[in-house]
Amino acid sequence: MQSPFPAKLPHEKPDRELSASMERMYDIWNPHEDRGNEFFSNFKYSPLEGFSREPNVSRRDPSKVLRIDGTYYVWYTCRRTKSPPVGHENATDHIPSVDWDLADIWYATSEDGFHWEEQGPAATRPPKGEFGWRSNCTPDILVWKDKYYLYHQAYSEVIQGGDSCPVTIATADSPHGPWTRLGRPIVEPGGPDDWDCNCIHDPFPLIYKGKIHMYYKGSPGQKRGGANIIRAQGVAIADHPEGPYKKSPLNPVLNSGHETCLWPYKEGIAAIVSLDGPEKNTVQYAPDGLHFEMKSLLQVPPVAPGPFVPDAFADNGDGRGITWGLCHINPDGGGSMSESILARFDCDLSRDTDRPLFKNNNLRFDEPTYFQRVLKLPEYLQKQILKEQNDTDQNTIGTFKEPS
Ligand code: AAL
Repeated sequence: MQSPFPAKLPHEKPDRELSASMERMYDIWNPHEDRGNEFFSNFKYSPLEGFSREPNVSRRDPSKVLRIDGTYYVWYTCRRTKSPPVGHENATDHIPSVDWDLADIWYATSEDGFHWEEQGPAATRPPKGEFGWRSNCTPDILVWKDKYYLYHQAYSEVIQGGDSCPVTIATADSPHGPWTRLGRPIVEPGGPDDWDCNCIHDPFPLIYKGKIHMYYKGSPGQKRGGANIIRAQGVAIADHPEGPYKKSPLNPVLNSGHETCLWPYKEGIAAIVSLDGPEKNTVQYAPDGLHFEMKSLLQVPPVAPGPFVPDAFADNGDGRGITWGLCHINPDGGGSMSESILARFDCDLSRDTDRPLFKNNNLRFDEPTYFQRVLKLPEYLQKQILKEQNDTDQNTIGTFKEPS
C-alpha cells in the first residue's frame, strides 16, 4: 500500500501510482500550478480616459497597440450613426444592421495606455458601390519594411446573419496616415465546403520565420450547428502584405476562439483563445506557430484583445510576451446589436515581469455580477424548469420506505 501523496508537491513526477488527474498535473500542467505557470495570468481591467461616451458612437475590436517614439497607437472599429443597430431587415444606407456595420477605422494615441487622445478616422470607407463601401472594421496593424499596413474586414453589402466578409489592407508611410486603400481583398473566404467558407475575420498579422503570418478567424457561417465547426482560427502566410497569401494546409490551427490575440513567445507563437469552442478561455502555445497546445485555463479573459506586443515584428526567435493591451466591453452585456466601449486589460504573460497578483486564481464575483442580465436565470426558463423538474425529479432513493 503506497503512502499518501505528499503535501509538498514533488517537482518531478514521482515514481508511484498516480490518478489520471495527477498524471496530468505533471504531463500537461506543472507542480507549481498557476503560480508557476508562465502561460497563466488573470486579468485586471481599467476604464480609459479620452473616448467620449455619446449615443450611437461605438468603439470595438482594437488592433495590437504599437509604441512609436514613446507614443502608443491603437486603431479600432468606430461606428458613428444617427441610430442604433436594427438588424439587416430594417437597415438602410444610414441605419446600421449590427454594431460594426457602417463603421470606419479610427485611431488614438496615448503616453501611458490609460489616457488616450482620439485622433480621428484612419481608413475610411469608399463611395457606395466600391469594394468595402458598407463597412470597414476589426483592424490590425503591421509594420513591414518601414511602411504601415492596416488590415481590416471589408463589407460591400449590409452585414447579415452570416457576417460574411474578406480581409483587405490600407497602406501608409506614417501611423498618422494618409492611408491608401488597396481596393481589393487580400485573403478571401474558402471554397463552398471549406471550414472558412463564410468569412475571414479578425486579421492578426505577425512577422514570423521571415514571412507575414496573418492569423484569422474563419467560420462556415450559415452552415453552423449540426456537424459543422462553429468558429476556428487559421493562418495565411505571405511574403508581402498585398499577398499572395497561402492558407496553411493545417488550418484550422486553433479549434476555438472568437477573436484572435497572438504574440511571439520564445521561438514560437502564443495565443489567448476566448469566448467560443471547447478550448475557450485558454492560453495556447505553438513552438512552430502552427501546432498549438493548451497551456493554461483562464477566467474572464479580455474580449477582442489588442495586446501591446513590442516584438510583434521582431522575428528574433526570442518572443518576450505581453503585459497589457486594449479590448472591448459591451456595457449592456453584449450581442451584435450592443454598443461597445474600449477598455484596458493588464496581465502577466511576460518573461520580463514578475507580478504575483496576476498569478492568483480562485476569482470570485459580487452579487450584482451573478444576477446581471447575462448570468441571471430568465423568468421564462425558471417557469419551464419548475414544470420539468416536477415531472422529472424523483425522490432521492433510500429516503423513503418502498410502498409494500
Ligand atoms: C467581432 C469580430 C469580428 C466580427 C464582429 C466584428 O468580435 O469577431 O469583427 O465580424 O465581431
